Amino acid sequence: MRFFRKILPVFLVLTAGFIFAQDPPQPYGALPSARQLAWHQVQVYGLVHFTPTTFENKEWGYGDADPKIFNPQQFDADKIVAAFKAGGLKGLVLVAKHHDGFALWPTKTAAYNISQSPFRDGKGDMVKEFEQACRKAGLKFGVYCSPWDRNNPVYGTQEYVKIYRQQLTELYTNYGELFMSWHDGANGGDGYYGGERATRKIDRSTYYGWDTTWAITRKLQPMANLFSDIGWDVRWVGNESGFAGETSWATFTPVPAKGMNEAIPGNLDHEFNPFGTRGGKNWVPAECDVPLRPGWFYHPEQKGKTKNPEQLFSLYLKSVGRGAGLDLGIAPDSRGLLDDEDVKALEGFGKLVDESFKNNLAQASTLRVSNKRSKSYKGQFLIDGSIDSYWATDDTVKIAQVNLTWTADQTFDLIKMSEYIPLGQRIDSVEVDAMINGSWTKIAAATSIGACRIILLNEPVKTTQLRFRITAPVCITMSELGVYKKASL
Ligand code: FUL
Repeated sequence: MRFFRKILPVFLVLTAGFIFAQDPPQPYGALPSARQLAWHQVQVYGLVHFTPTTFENKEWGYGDADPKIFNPQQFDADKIVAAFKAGGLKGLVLVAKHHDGFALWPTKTAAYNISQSPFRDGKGDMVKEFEQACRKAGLKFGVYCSPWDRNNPVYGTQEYVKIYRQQLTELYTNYGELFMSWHDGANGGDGYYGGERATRKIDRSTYYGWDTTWAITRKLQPMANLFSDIGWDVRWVGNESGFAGETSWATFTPVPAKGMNEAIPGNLDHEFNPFGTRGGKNWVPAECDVPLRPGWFYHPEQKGKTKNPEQLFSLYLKSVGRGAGLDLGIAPDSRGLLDDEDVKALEGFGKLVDESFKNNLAQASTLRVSNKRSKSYKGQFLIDGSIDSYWATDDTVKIAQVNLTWTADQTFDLIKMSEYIPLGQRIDSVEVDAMINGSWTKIAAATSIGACRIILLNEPVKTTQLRFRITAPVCITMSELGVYKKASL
């Protein structure tokens, strides 16, 4: 008996611990994969365009440029990556081959590649140099290999599809772990094609056999997120202006274009991409791509047209702040370096984001939640700075409140929230009220939250009390919640 009296409390504590630990909410709807969860963490990255097309001052090389013109005498991947880092970018996707067909690595699949250029006396591998610079600086690395190839003599035949798959295989094998494999949607048309100077049309929905092609990606690079305008891991947002819809669900069911067959990839209606689909079939968050200057390639006449830090910050709010990723097109000039004005813009942008979000005023508040599932899912997790812990309500509680109270007035104009997305996109909407002159006044409302939702208020709010009213079709889970004062340069 004495033995049982001794052992019982230990048993109860252990069982309680077990129950708490075993009591997570059931997942809801489509869920992100491990590779997508890692992608959500990157948030802002850059897309580098640099081929003979730069030296021709064009946007789309025809495929006939003499490889000898590719001679960037001051090329320095470390310097370019340092500018990315200062901008707060956490990844770099290199256009290893654009539509002109020139490969920036010494591919065995086609003669039209960097070994024919004077760069590093024909012994260079620019993909390797970028990759190593990224690894040193702690940035993730990815590749864009254009399916359309205006140089290749066999483009349009099945032989080219094999070549394209081999090119991907080389890129997937020799450059370490990739976080993205980016596939643009521009396809087929006029080009040099080995001197034929012809127009070659392909059926973009069937020609590349994407199922087979992307099986190679999955096998060789399981952490590489497939980007394309037809979705897969990450969907194109549907514009090249850098913003998602104000409501943008990470879940997505492709919508066939009017009169088109859903079964055929490529026949999709991009109008739906900015918004996603509430309760959609798959987890496919949006990527918002936009060049830093008007063009994807560097053009000297676009000097003075670099987006300034405030414009970039506003795009950040409309992409990352809407649960999407921001992919900034950044292009070296013919020296092989970034223009000073681009370097400064990136630095200013990095500073604005850093300084705006460094002080979460909610951390100094007394935080109360109207319901919690158990101690393991307490409200305090909302302000612990970690996306791995989360607040959760009981299974039956689908409407709940979070209240923040301060002992003195706080002034802020940014509100940031993150759901615990490993359990799905659960929240339908949030409304935020501030206590102003003794009464609750609605200051903000949002629908999709997902990985990150940021709301910039029209003007700063001063208050000692804030209330979040949250609604979901199932019990609520939320990782982080913050209020901030936007910085200015
Ligand atoms: C598009 C391409 O046609 C542009 O040249 C650029 O590479 C952009 C990022 O994707 O599909």
